[in-house]
Amino acid sequence: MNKSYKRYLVTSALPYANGPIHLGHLAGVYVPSDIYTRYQRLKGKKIIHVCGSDEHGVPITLKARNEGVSPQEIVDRYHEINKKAFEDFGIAFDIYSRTSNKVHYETASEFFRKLYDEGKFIEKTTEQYYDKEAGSFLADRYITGTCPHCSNQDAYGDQCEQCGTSLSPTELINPTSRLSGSEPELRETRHWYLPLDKYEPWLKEWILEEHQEWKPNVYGQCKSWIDQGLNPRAVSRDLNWGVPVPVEGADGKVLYVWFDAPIGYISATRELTDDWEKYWKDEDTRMIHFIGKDNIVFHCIIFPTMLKAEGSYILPDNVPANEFLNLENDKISTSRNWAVWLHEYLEDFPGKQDVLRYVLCANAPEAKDNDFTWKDFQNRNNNELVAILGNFINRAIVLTHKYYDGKVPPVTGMEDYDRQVIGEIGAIRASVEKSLENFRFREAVKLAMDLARLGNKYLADTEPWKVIKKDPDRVSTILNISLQISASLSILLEPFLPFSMEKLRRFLNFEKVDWSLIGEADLLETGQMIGKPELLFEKIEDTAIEQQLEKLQNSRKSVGKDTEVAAQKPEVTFDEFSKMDIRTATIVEADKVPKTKKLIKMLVDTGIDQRTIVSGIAEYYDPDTLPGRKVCVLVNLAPRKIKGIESQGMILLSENSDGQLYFVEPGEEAHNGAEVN
Ligand code: B3M
Ligand code: ZN
Repeated sequence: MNKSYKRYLVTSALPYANGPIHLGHLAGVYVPSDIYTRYQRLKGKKIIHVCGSDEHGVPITLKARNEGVSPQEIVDRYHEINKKAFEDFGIAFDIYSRTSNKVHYETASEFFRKLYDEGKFIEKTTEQYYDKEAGSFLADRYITGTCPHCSNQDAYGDQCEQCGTSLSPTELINPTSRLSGSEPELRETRHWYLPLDKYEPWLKEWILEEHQEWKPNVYGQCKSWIDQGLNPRAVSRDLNWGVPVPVEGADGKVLYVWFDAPIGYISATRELTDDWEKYWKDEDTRMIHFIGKDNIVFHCIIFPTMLKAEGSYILPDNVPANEFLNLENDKISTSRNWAVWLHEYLEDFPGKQDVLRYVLCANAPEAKDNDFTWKDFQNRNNNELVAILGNFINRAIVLTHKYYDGKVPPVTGMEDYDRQVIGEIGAIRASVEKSLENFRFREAVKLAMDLARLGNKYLADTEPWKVIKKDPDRVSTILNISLQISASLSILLEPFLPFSMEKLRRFLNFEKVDWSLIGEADLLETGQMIGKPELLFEKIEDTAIEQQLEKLQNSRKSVGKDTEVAAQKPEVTFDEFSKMDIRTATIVEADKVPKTKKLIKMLVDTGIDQRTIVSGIAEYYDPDTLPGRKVCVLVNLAPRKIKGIESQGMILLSENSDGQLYFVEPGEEAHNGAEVN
C-alpha cells in the first residue's frame, strides 16, 4: 500500500444475532480488527471502526420458530449479549449498531431502490416451493429432501451436507417443508437478481489485477469464484422478516440478508457521524473489511459489485479474512455446545480478557485453520505473559522501590550496551509496524514481545541486584532504562493487551499513549514517583485447565435445549419401511476422494459382500481412523455414481442441526450382515 489516506474506515463482520459470540469469532475477526484499529489510532490516524448485529436471515427465523417467540425477541436478546461481550473484551468499536433499526431500513431500501430505478437488477419470475399449510414461500434452508446424488435424505434446498453438492430446491427428491412437514408445491414468484456476470470483467480487473496484494487465502477464493464464472444472484426472498423490498407489488418479499447486511456497515456509519459520506464516498478513505473466510465472496465480490453498480461509493482496499479456529481439534459448534462462549470465559477467568486476546492473536488462523487448546492457553500465559512480560515489569518496578523508594533514578552515564539496547527499541517498533500494516498479527505480537525479551535480557546481563553494592550509579542508569523500556512496552502492546497496558501505565504514572513515543529515552521523568508493583499476570494452574476440558467433554453429552430439530417426515407404512435392507457392516478400507473436500471412498464388508461406498464425511472423519469401524448400511439402495465412483449403498449417518455428521453405530457384538429392523 503506497497511497496515503486521509481517513480509515474499518468494518468488522456483523455477527448474526441468533447466538452468543465464541472465541472462534474473536480469533477470526474481532481481535485482529481491534488490534489494527487501536494501532492506527495510536499513530494518530483518523479512523472509525463500525460493527453491529446482523438481525435478518433464515437462521434467526428458524430459532424464533423453535423457541416459539418472534424474531425481534431473538435479536433483541443476542444483540445485547454480544454487544456486552465485545465491550468486555475491549473490542473498541466506534459504534455497534443493528440491522433491525430504522436507519438501516432506510439506508438499505434507498440503496436497493436506486439500483432498481436505474435498471441495474434483472427481474425474473421463477417457480419456488410454497407451503400451503404455513402460507408462505420457503427459503432454501426451509426445504429438506433426498439428495439426487448421494441419497442423503436430509439434504437442504441449497446444499447437501453429506456429499457437498450445491443444490436447488427443485432438485430434491421428496421435498418436505421444515415449517409444517408437508409436501410443498411449486408456485411462481418474482425476484430481483444482481447480474454478477455483467461485472465479471470489472471484478477480474479490480481484484485479480489491482489487488494481488490481498492475502493468498482471500485472493485464491476470489479467483476460483471468478474462474468458475459468475451468475446473477438473487437479492430478494419470500420471507416476512427482513427489509421489505421497496417496490410496488412486492408484498411478502424482503431483501436477501446478504444484500442488506453489508449495507449495515453504511447505516451504522450514518448513525455514527454526519461525515458518513466522507468515509463511504471519498477516495481518500481507506476501507478495510475484517471477516472470516466464509464471508469472502460476499465482501470481495457481491458487496463490491453492489457498490460499483450504485456508483457513488468507494471500494474496500483490503479484506484480510482469517481462516477458522478449531477447539481441541474439533470444529466449534453452537448446537453441540462445543465452544468457549465469551461470557462463560469471563466467569471462569475474571479479568483475564487480555490473556485470551493474546493467545488468539499469537495462534490466529491467519493462513490456515488452526486449533485452540487449553494447554496452549495455559503455556502462553505462564511462559510468555507471566515469565517474560510480567517478570520484566515486576523486576524493574520492585527494584526501583527497593533501591530508590519508588522514584525514577537518574541516568548517570551511558555505556555502549545501554545505547545498543535503547536503539533496539526503535527497530522493534518498526518491525511491529510493518507486520501490522500487512495484517500479520501473529508476527506482530511476537515481535512486540521481543521488547519484553530485550528488557529481561538487559536486566539479566547487567545484574543490578549484584552491582548495587559496588556501583550504585550504574544501577541508577540500568533501572532508568528499564523503566523507559516498560513505558515503551505500555504503548507498543496497547493494541494487543489494552487492559494490562492501561494497568501498567497506572503502575508507572505514565499517560502519554502515542505510538511515536516508543523508543524515547525519557518517557518517565527522573525523580517522578512510580506506583506500587502489582502482578500484571498470574499463573494459570493445571486445575483450571482440567476444569475447562471437563466442561467441554460434558457439553458433548448434553445437547443444548435450543437445538434445532427437523420436522417429522410424512408417515410411512411398515411394508414401505421393510423394503429397505439395512445391515451392520465393517469398514475395511477408507481413502479421501481426490479433489473433493467432503468425500471418502470406503470398502465395506456387509456380510453379504465387500463393496465400495462413498460418503460426504471427510470434514468429520479422518479416513485413517475408519478401518475396523462398525456401521449400518442401506445395502439395497440403487447404486449411483459419485464423482465417477460407483457407490453401492449408503452408510447411515445422523446429522446435527449444525451439519455435524456422526455414524449410526451398531453394538460391537453385531456381526457383519446382521439385519437392522
Ligand atoms: N452475519 C455472517 C456471519 O456471521 C454474517 C456477516 C455479515 S457481515 C455484513 O458469518
Ligand atoms: Zn448428497
